[in-house]
Amino acid sequence: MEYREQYDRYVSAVEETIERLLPQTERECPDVDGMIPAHLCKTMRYSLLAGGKRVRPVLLLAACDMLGGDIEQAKVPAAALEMIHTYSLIHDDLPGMDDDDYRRGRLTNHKVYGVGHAILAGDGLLNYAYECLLQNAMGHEENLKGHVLAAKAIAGRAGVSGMIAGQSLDLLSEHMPPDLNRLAYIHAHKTADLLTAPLLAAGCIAGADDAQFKALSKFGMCVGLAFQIDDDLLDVEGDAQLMGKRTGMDAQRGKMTWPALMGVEASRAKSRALWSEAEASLSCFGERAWFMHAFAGQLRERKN
Ligand code: GRG
Repeated sequence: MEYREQYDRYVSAVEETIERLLPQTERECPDVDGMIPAHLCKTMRYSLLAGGKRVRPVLLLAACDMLGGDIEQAKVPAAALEMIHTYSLIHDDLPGMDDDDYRRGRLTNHKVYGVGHAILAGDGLLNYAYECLLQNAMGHEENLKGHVLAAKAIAGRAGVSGMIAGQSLDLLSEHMPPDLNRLAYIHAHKTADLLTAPLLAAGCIAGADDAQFKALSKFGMCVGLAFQIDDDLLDVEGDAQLMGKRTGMDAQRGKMTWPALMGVEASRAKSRALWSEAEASLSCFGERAWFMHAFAGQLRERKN
């Protein structure tokens, strides 16, 4: 199968699963247990269906395929991971954090629905993601342990020693003197952990062995670090129109970034090295890694 066809299949699977899990509701005060009130549902869907690249869920589905796992079992975890990622973007854009007006080419959640409801939309997506993960696990008694381990891998990487830890250090480091160790910690956790999570979750669902877990971990970390350096570079030299958000904000906010510490050229070189390392770490999967190689190539060339 062609790369583009496979990529579109994965993205459609994610979008259909999201739609199934989070249907549009019409009742402001639902009278049935388990229904999401209409306004809250609208705020959650606004950001979730804003057309992100779906990098994390595609990684989860592709890794599951690469490992010979059952892709049907991976669809809900993939959608749940996109909910967690979307919550993090909504909260990151709030006035108390980066205070951004645009995301994914449209007004940020709080600009449309107000800060209170943007907080709730993020909280809603985060909690609903775990509700979906647990419900899905209970539906797969034959692979319950795999699903519980997958949920644990996601929770750990999204949580207080993962993405939230990285975000905390990121906030604390604004206007601080350059410190490469601190920057490495921020990138590893703020960004790379949530890109490693889908690979490990897929490993749990598909029953990967130790060597495969090691390779998946390495691939995720290298992709995540490169992805963040590229993001820092795009903030310096990217096209705001293509990115769907304002650029030049890192310098304005005094953020600790790779280009700020090491310069643009060294950042480009570091990114190139990390992308090569990422691809090399797939060697143990042989031909089965064809999509992962192509996907890494697409991410490497991204303009948004
Ligand atoms: C608020 C707990 C909390 C965490 C926020 C995700 C994040 C952590 C901050 C967003 C800002 C940022 C530059 C994060 C680094 C990760 C990153 C590049 C996110 C954007 O991911 P993409 O490019 O976005 O996959 P789309 O919109 O395509 O899904």
